[in-house]
Amino acid sequence: DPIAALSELRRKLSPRGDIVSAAGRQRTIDLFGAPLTPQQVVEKICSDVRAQGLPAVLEYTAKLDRRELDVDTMRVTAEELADAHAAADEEYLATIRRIRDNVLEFQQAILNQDVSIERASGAGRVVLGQRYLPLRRIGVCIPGGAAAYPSTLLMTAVPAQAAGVQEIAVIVPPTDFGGYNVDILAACHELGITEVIRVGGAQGVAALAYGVEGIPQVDKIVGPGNLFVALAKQHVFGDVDIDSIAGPSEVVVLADETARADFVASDLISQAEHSPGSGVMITWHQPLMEAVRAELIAQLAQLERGDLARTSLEDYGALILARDADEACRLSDLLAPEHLHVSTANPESLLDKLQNAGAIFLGHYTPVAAGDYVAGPSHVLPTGGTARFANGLCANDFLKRSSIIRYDEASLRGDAGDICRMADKEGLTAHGASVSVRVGASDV
Ligand code: HSO
Ligand code: ZN
Repeated sequence: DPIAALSELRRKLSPRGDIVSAAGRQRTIDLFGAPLTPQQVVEKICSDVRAQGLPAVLEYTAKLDRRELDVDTMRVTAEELADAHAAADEEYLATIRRIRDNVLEFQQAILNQDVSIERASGAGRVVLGQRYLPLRRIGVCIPGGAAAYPSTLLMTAVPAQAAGVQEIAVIVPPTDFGGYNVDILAACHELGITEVIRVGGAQGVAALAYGVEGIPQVDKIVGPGNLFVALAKQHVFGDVDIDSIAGPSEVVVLADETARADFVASDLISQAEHSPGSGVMITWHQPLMEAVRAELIAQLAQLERGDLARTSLEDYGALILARDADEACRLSDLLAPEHLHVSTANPESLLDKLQNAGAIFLGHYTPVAAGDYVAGPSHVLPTGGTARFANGLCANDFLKRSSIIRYDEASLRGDAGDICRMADKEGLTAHGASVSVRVGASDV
């Protein structure tokens, strides 16, 4: 039963799924001499950082990341950034620049524009508008646990730059895949990012959210991370804005008889290798099922991260046979995947039937990796079924808006009756008086 299978998969893949163990019990961590849930650990870290500032950040870094840092060594120096850049190979830097240009071009093209309209009111006019300004200062979390992800730096910081954000603070755990990784540091330098701080986890998020010595408070925190980063972002939301709570990477491939089994298998594996990651094929062409199954086995045997991807696919993978394209689209919408790859002869024709997906990849020659790395839309996308209502990160997420309202005497006279009637209904007579004092009680 495909619906039951997909619902079960969706439950397992929720962004906070790893809070609960396989046995269904809440996980606990013994960090302070007593078993605490991950939420309790994160609350403790956040409140300690809020109350004590930098010393708490450094203590947690020593305890959790096993790095003794101080206010100076936690900050990557301008010299370290420049050295990493100078040592990087020219092809890598050229790739970073090309990606940066692609992302900038796309993100600038989609930027919200200010709006101004006029409406007649009485004998006058009301001017109504909306103005966008960039956030002043943001924080970007770059993961550094299991692998180095310079692409995530590009896919978060460059949209912010496209929006015109002036201050970007990058936090990255003090690991070889993080704050000591030359590829990350070189990419930061290439993007003109000067504030790179070796701090990760909940303590890093809390530092950005509340501000501590050496890390001034930001307005918004974006970027993925492990469970502790995710829970900490959720915890500090309200004191600052956040993008979303990221869960494991996912792809659904919708495939017809024109899809090639080797292509489809490679797409499923490529998200599964994120480990955890999920790959689901939905097809209405029976022979493709067996061919993809065989390809998966063959390709997994060849790949460096084949074992990790195999485990992911065993836990979070599925090959599903639908009756037809319509049913396949309904099943995909039920899952609401982060990435949806429409691997059919005429993918555009299915777009109208698909409602829920963070990013949609059309055609046999658009692997998700193209979007992960170079295309232009951010690869920070809604996971865990949140594509039902949430959006991928983009430059507009770094804008705030103010509405703008202007009346003149004649237009205020025009709307005075309605304003005063509403004020009366609510018993807020001073509201009404602020109008009648301007236009005279007789006109109200
Ligand atoms: N597919 C990931 C992003 C990523 N892929 C980073 C490669 N590097 C987000 O869903
Ligand atoms: Zn990926």
